[in-house]
Amino acid sequence: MLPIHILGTGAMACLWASYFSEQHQINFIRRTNKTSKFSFTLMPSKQVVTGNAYTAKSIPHLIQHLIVATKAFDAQTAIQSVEHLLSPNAQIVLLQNGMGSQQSIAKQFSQYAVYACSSTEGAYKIDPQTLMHAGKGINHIGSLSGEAQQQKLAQWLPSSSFQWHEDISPVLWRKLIVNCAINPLTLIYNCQNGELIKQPHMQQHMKDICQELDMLLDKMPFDFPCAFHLATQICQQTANNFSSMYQDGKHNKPTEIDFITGYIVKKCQEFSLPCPENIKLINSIKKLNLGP
Ligand code: KPL
Repeated sequence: MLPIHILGTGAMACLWASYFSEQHQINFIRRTNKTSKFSFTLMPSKQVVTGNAYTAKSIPHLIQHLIVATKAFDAQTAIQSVEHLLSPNAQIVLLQNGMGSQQSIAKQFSQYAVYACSSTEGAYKIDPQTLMHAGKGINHIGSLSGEAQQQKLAQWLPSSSFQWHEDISPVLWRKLIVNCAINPLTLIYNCQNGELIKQPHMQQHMKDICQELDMLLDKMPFDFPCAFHLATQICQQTANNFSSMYQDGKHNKPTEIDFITGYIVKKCQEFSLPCPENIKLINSIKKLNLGP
């Protein structure tokens, strides 16, 4: 039984806990803690998953296996809060959306095995103690530091739970492009993913955003189909989903816009590419004044 530590108790944190619950000991790390255990029910299987609950200050042992399942804007601070507890051979899996947070964490913690995961798993919280595993997907994982290797990861993460990529960068970029084209628009238009390609004015807005993404992709070493094609495919496949940014907005939580569209705007500026549509998107989302 290995102790697995998970930063966060959101949907992804709980889904990952369920991968281990039969074999390993789960330790959730939360900002504040009222109880010594955290349990939830996984639906539709009704499996009850239980782990120890700690704050960064109350963890009694060193951390060897760490899953960072916080939002992108919280991830670096969350790891820093347990930095003094990381064992020299610690392995860290980052589950964040967008781009930027994983790279700066990998830089700061380069002596450890740091992995990035881009997940197509579908899960959401029905209430704080109930997780719906809505769609079986794939956890695409690759290395972000020299120490991170497939064999090391397979020693603790069940091999049925992930697909290894020798180069994770194209996977992260593809998801970033799709998130840029879909997520902010679903919050602005207050709609499910599929609606964006049904309503002509929304579809046109998505095309305008995608045109700027394509100009950036032209400068990158990837061989992707055009951004609008990628986004349309995902809108069709996830037509009834509410995007993660829509859900953040509806719960009045801060969004990951700085790590999604914000990252793209920064990249466009590095290449002196104009991106007025994406800048407008950031402004529209920031005007919503979400979060604490
Ligand atoms: O990844 C997503 C998200 O909501 O963040 C998409 C692909 C848009 C699916 O909803």
